[in-house]
Amino acid sequence: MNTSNCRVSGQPLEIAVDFGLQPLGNGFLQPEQFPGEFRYPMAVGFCETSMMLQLVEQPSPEQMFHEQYAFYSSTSQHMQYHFGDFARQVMGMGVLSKTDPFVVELGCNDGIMLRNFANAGIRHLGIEPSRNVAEVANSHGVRTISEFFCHQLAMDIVAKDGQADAFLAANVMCHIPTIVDVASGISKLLKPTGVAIFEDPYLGDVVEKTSYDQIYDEHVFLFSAHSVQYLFRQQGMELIDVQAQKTHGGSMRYVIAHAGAYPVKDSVNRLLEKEKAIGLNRMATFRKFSQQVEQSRTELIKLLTGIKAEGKRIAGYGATSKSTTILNYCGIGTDLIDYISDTTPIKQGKFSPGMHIPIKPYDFFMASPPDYAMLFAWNHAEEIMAKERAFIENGGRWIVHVPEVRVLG
Ligand code: DWN
Repeated sequence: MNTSNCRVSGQPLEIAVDFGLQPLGNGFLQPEQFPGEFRYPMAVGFCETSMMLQLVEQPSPEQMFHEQYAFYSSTSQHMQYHFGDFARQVMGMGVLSKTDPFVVELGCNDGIMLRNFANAGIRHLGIEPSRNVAEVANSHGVRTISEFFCHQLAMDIVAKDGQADAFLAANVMCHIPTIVDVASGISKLLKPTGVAIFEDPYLGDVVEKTSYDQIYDEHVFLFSAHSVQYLFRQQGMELIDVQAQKTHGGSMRYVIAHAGAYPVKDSVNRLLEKEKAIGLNRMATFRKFSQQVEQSRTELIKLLTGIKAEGKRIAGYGATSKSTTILNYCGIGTDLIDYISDTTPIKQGKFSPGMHIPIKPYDFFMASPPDYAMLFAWNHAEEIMAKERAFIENGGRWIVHVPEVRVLG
């Protein structure tokens, strides 16, 4: 889907960063699929009206989310705790009806969050377009349908299950190009006292840390409080609270309600002021960001090339979607990185999208540790560093690129 206009305001987009041709972020593949591998021109543009940073072109949802989707949320122990806390927060906020509450989650993946509601006996519905992960959710007792959410589906759910007390989404809303239709569906799905709570990687963190790897095919938007407020105001809803999260290298949890249903917390105005101060509502900020991205690329290539010239072995740690942007934007292949270790069975034995670096199981990393490991799953650094003490003790070193390119350990 290609657009030169903002998907929210309809105004022209100004290109902020051009990443050149990119493959699918999660398009892990076999050698027989290398010829003719899908690529698309990846660039992000900014709209000063909606204040949305967004992909100019995005592959179709069906190309990205399907029965072979490679990302299972429950691969991280920390994320399991995180979603347990998220669920408990929703149960404790006083928005769920005393009798027969109903909770809907968009993009419930393998049921990592909704299973907490299922276990508490709360009526729920997961909506997950990737059939393989939806099946895992169902097998855990999480009632899940494999569909793309839209206004019409919201109306169908209301007709069948009634309106919802809470609509939840984590790392999902920023994936959906038809966000206006989704926001409209949310406004119809929620009871007058209902709340929508969703979290996504936060634009402020991406700009501050130059974590440009958060930009890939699946992330059509990177939100701020300004852009979320603009989007939901069009639907008669308002942003009533924001809560910063550590997950995914810096995320923001947004709480939305029908206008006037609840007071707006101070946190909202504080964040809006902060965003104005750092310029998240202005194009000029993204022109500068583009230069930071280029500089980060130059420094990373220099570091990896220097290490390789010393005859050292470098492996990647975590075949993340994010790594697809780094590898392809920086042109890093097997000349610099021997393999990437990943714990996800569906990725193992395949090759990284675009640059075709072999993906190896974690056992391989243990048996054949490199001299340096490039931490592509930098957002899980705390969890990974804690379990990889032996790697450092045995002389291994980490390469990170966020918030700046450097070697650790
Ligand atoms: O929004 C999205 C986020 C939530 O998840 C999706 N569009 C796709 C995906 O993005 P990602 O692939 O960048 O997410 P992660 O969570 O950074 O991926 C971590 C990867 O690293 C997984 O493939 C699992 C792997 N891993 C590992 O090999 N050892 C992870 C940990 C914690 C580990 O110890």
